[in-house]
Amino acid sequence: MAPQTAYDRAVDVLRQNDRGTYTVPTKGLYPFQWNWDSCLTALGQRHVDEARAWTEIETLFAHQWEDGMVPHIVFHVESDQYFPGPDVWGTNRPTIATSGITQPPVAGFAAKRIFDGATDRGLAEERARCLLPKIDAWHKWFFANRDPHGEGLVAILHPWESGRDNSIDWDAALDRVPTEGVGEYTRRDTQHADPAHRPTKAQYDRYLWLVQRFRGLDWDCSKLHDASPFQVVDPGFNAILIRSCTDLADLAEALGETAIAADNRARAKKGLAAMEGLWSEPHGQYLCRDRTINALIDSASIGGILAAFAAIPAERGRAIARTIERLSQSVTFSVPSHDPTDSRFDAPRYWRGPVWLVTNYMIADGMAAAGETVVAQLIVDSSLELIEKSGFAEYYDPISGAPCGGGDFTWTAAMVIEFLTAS
Ligand code: 9WN
Repeated sequence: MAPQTAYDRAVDVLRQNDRGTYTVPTKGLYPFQWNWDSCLTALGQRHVDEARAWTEIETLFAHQWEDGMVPHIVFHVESDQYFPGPDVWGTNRPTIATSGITQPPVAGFAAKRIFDGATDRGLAEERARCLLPKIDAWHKWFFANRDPHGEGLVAILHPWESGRDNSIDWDAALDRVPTEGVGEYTRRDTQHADPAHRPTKAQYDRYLWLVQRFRGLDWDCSKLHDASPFQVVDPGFNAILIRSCTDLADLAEALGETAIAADNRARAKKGLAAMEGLWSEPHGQYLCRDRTINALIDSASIGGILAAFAAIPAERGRAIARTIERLSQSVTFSVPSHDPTDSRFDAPRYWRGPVWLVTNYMIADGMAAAGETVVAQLIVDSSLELIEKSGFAEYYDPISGAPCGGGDFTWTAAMVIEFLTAS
């Protein structure tokens, strides 16, 4: 029998993790539906089954809260394999339990990309038309609840919202989060994955304190921002939101929904202008801002590189390309989630050094749009070399290329399908 191609192996991973109307990120470690995982997974699924791709996003949005928030986890089934489960979140949802925080809003971007490439135009129009007002409501929710002073940029209130859970970006802000009253708990992640590849207990204590704080406010999203000791403006997260606003505006125009288009264009325009305040000339990338002390955070992470996913000014895109080239001198595989020349860099530990194919995908997209095709290709090549060497891992050590975290990982497979089918 001929050996399976990378494409076929990736499709197999998607199938293994498919639960009918949603896909788990990986077996064991993550047994539920995650927000940005699902939207990025749909990009891979569209090459196999367009209807199934739309369903992936629709299932997520079926659990959107009444105020517009789209939760970061939907607990479709009972499982004691993951901590913290629904009892810890205590969000009291009417049917299926969800977490109470959100995640990077890639849905607008994903919906437009699936729509644009769809071969079944009738299906795409019907499904996109239903999703459009829901995604718009989520975008509106962000600016209403996470940008109370109308700066144009939104804050995350919990490291898990960033999707880059234990990034060095959060260290100082997280240090100010207390741990009193958190109590005893048993982590499950360290039973599925090497503890040296995962966040520390000190970080988990603070993650849980924040969950308890928000639960104490009955998950009233209008109160959480001001009540949170952790408020960080992440350039990567905001770039994703800005890109999704622009893409949703394009989609709305194509569907004749001019009001939704105008609102999202205005959000993107304001956000892009405000992003300039996060630029760091010495680092050649954007930085996070700690909103509680109104100061930039001196941490050269992938968040400020991911910013190239939005339509940033041309000179910023060029500078980021040079930064990626510089980072690539210190590693074998690009793009590391933190600058390897920083003493805090930790090659196998989650978001403190490893390469992730989802961030690679979005950065490569931004680099290609900026005309930096050589850098874009370097990132695609690194990604495909990693899966040939180490399989469809959750993330990879950027120096050794060793697989880290969970195996047979859904979004890694989805990104590989995207890389292999790009024209
Ligand atoms: C918490 C599912 C998720 C990703 C995140 C990644 C990790 C969860 C965890 O796994 O976070 O949301 O328990 O570690 O950091 O980006 O969405 O793949």
